[in-house]
Amino acid sequence: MSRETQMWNRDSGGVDARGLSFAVVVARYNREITAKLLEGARAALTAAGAAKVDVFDVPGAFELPLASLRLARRGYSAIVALGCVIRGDTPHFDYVAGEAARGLQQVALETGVPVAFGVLTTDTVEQAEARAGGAVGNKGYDAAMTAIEMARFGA
Ligand code: INI
Repeated sequence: MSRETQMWNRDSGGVDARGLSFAVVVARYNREITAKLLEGARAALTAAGAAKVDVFDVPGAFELPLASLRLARRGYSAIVALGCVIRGDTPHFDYVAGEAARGLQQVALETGVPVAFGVLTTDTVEQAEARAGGAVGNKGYDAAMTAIEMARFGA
């Protein structure tokens, strides 16, 4: 039995970002990985015809929530937050990954602006590479597709 993890319907034809604006916030920590997430996010937003895509960078995943909050207040249709936290790197893993997730959700719920969680949280660099344009896809692309869908949700 195969597991269904596809988050969007490629056949729906409903992925349309025309008229929408996006802020993509990218953590510099683990830059080799996050640059690939950014490539994936750009590809999704460009293919969907996004009217505006602005990219901002921050030091690490821990900084993503505050940057996203400030950007959400600027009127973007949605935010795409990209980062990579690798467990092997630090005993701070749980704090950094947990606070990034909690903070980003808080920004979305408090502002009403969708914030897509494109933060990899893996045990190894290899697992991160696989999810940044490797064998398991590109989670930056997935996050951007989610941002488009949620920007339109309920509209
Ligand atoms: N930031 C990351 O984005 N990924 C990590 O794996 C990571 N590790 O391993 O420590 C990390 N730390 C930095 C953190 O995000 C903050 O930038 C820093 O603590 C300053 O606030």
